[in-house]
Amino acid sequence: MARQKTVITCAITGAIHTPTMSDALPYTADDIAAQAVAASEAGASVLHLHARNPDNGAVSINPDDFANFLPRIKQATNAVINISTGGSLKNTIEERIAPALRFSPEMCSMNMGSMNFSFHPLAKRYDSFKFDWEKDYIENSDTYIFRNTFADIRNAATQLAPHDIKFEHECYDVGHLYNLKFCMDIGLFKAPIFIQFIFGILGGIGPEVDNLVFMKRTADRLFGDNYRWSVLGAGGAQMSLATTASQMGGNVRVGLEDSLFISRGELAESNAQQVAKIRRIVEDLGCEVASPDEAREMLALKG
Ligand code: KMH
Ligand code: ZN
Repeated sequence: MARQKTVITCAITGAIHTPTMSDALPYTADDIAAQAVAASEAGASVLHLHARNPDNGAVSINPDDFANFLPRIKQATNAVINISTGGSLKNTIEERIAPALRFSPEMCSMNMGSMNFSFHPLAKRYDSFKFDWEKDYIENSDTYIFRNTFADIRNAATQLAPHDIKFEHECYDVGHLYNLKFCMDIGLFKAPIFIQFIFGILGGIGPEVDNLVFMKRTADRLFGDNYRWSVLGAGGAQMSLATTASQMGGNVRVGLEDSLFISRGELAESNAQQVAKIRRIVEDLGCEVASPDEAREMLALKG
């Protein structure tokens, strides 16, 4: 059987990092659009997009903020648009799905379980960013809960169903795969599904290769041929886990949402720089990178 091409997703800005951590993190509509277009030109066939408040860089789930960059990206690229429904830890599921409901993209994220959500393993890398993360995560635990109950998932799935959007099922631990199977069994999601295995968020599974093999094996058992998969390693695990995933026949996600670095201790200049790096690695190791139209076919998107 011919080897599958590798779909590169680029997650442009996210909700975790702050502009104080890196000058490269885009937060105005102009910068989000420009970096998304450059990432697509560098080889990303899927663009995973969050919006930001253009004044202070805080995460925004206001559809109007998405409206300020989406048409520019669509006009300049053929990339698949994937709109986040993650929002921030403060938003309700109704607020979080509003942008996807308004723009009906080809893809949107769907987070598959509630969890403590902390980025301490990533934050430790910012020597200049002095803050007592450990203490804060414990003292303010209630503010670090990422809520994705079964009712939230059902509400999001049923409201989004008429739009025929392919979900990027964000699975931060093995239990989330079982949540996903349960949701499929009760008819919330149809095969073929697309799973993003996420490693390295504190509250989820750690970024070890053993865990990637375990997640993949579990998904094989639960979903058989009915799924496609990709890997997101947060922080320092980004490039190494993406490389391993592509060698295992999976797809990869990079971008400043997931790591601000290009190599150990060196901040990335842009999203495109990370895309170019993983593309070079994937191709050097004998794989081909999928174009947007090939990604549409591989992931069974509405197109
Ligand atoms: N920030 C990533 C760890 C979402 O946008 O829905 C997961 C994510 C969630 O991308
Ligand atoms: Zn995201």
